[in-house]
Amino acid sequence: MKIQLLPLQAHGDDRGSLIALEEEKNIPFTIKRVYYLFDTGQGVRRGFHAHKSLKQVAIAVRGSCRFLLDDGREKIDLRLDHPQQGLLIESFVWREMYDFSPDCVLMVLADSLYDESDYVRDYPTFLQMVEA
Ligand code: T46
Repeated sequence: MKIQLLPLQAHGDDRGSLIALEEEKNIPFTIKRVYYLFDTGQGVRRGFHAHKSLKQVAIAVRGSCRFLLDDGREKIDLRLDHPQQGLLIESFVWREMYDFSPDCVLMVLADSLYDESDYVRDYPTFLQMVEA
């Protein structure tokens, strides 16, 4: 599956911690867009789509949430719960995000500007595309 957990090095001292995100360094692409999800209601499930070409890195900078990831062959369920964990998700991976803690801030870095035509929002269509 085209996903990878990226360990993000923190620069810590007795004042606290700092993580720098740099394109083509610890983020493996040119960063074109940053967005973040917050105030997600209890029990809400989001996502339900794959991307045709978008690459993204998701980081729970505060709190936690779970990802269900599916490439049409296998499914992986994982939890993001630390700002030092980045989740790289490449193209044609169906994702659902759920179990958000009330304080969760999920920040996402993307390699392209927002483009609705890059989304595959219908699961049977997604399966047909990955099988083709
Ligand atoms: C993804 C997961 C992790 C914009 O106008 N610009 C943007 O850059 C984005 C990301 C969204 N929007 C609009 C489109 C919708 O009207 O914001 C609304 C909510 O977006 P969406 O329903 O796609 O949100 P999620 O949480 O289902 O998915 C988002 C990203 O869209 C997606 O690429 O991988 O977070």
